[in-house]
Amino acid sequence: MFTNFDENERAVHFPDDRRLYIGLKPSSIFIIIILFLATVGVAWIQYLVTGLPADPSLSLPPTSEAAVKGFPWWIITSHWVNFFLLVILIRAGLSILMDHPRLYWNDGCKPGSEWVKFTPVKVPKDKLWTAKDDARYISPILGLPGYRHTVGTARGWHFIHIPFFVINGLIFVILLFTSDQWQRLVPSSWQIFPDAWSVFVHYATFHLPIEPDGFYYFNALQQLSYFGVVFILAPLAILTGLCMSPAIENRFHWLPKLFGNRQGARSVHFLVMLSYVFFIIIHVTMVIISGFVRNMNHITQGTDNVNDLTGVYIGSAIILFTIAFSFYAYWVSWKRPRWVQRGEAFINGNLWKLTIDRLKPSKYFKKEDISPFFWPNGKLPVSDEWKKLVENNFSDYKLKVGGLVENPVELSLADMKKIGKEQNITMHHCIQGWSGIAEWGGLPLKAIVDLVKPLPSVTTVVFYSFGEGLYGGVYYDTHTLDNCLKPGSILAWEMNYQPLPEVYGAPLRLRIENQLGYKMVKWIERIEFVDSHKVVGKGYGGKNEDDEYFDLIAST
Ligand SMILES: Nc1nc2c(c(=O)[nH]1)N[C@H]1C(S)=C(S)[C@@H](COP(=O)(O)O)O[C@H]1N2
Ligand SMILES: [Mo]
Repeated sequence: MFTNFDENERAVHFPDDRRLYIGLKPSSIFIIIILFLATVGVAWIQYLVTGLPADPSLSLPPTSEAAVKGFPWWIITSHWVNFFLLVILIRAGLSILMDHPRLYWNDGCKPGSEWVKFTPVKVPKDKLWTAKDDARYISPILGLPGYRHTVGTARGWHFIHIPFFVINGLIFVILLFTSDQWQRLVPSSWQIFPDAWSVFVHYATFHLPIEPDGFYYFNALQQLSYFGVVFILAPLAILTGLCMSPAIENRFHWLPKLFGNRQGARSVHFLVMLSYVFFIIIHVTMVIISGFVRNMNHITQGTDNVNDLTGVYIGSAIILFTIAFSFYAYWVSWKRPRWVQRGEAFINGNLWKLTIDRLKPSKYFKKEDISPFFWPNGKLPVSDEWKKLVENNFSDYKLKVGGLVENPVELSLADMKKIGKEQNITMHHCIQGWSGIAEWGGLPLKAIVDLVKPLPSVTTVVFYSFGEGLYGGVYYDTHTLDNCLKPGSILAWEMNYQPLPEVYGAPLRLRIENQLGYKMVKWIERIEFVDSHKVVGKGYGGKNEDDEYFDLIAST
């Protein structure tokens, strides 16, 4: 629908192999079984041995004594806004996930070391299998925008809505504590835990507990779940999201450590999403079976009316609006993808420009941290020029540096080695989700800048590759001069203390540590200093920015 892919796009977005697959490691399956037995299993044992526990809702005071009565407009509003945002965040998140459909607890992302994978593919060892080859198809019914390798637009949708998710949550929490409504959510005694367990035993053994009128009280399990969604899941989602940013990871290396490592944070981000989905399914089921009409009036009109269908109509209208918006978002994704790209640049570009874009990467990793595996990405150059250079082991290679500079130069690898060398062990963050730690050795970009002396109008540096982009045409990317001068920004000819292998970008590749992987041009042919990224290519700042709607600045 709406999508008329040409042959190239079809091969990328709508491949023949569209199988959906969920592969859990035996140890992951084991943990799920243990979790199930420790909850539902134990509940059944308790029920069979000692019978049903007393229902704690029986001891609630009469509603006339309830501390909190009803739902004010701001709970109603933030609830539905949150619903709308979660639908978009989850659907876009699924599209992002499928671009690297493997989750790990280790930073190296070696195939086979994942705890769950959403691809039936076993990475072939006898041929080059890039991270882009590994991306999977997802139906646009589930993912936004769906199909295969749509990570640029998917990130657009995800990131545009994050500030609203955060603001909505903050307003909710502030109003919660400046009113008496916090008493609804925040447990006031440890008794909540045994009580919630008793309620759980009822549900798990298919005995519906007494349903307190939610207008006044929640039952213990309900209160604990809502508390968890607001005060545990949402902060975890935000924190694990931040951990994945290259600019943040490079400055605050301790942050991802809270979750083991960056892939741990990514896995927890996924588990948070799963918990939200699980919560929504149970929440909606309970809303329906525990007095649908009345519940809908609570959360739409703020009334406790049992007979008035208005609440059902309002709720249905909001859900229909969300579905309609999803169709619209799908249309925009395929017909007006630049809107999403520009929207994201407007909201996030500006948000980060003054904050995390300024952070300077700090040294952290040690030799022992170097990953045993490093996903390759991109297409090896096919040009005769590059192949000839390979034949002579790059002894004829001359890096051309020009543009708006006082002193254009051409440098051989030997020339550069004479100027200087810096070595860094850093983590690479691909936009697709994988990471890897490696040592990189090469010439600091600062030395090149000092040598060529850019004119005062220069803001941007363009790196052109011998290789091509996904849809053909020269691969290139741009960086702000600022980022080129940050610690760790080098032209690398060495990887893990060896000459840079062909696959990883020989003779020369870029490392700019506070940015995502696609900005690290491999197989560099020449460098140009310019006064705007708009004068190059289609003007969006790089090959992926032009063709795949990636961000101009990639700090997140
Ligand atoms: N010339 C060129 N450089 C490129 C790419 C590419 O396709 N062509 N892919 C980029 C992407 S998306 C990533 S993640 C990194 C991958 O680097 P690696 O192969 O060393 O892992 O290279 C970047 N540099
Ligand atoms: Mo990437």
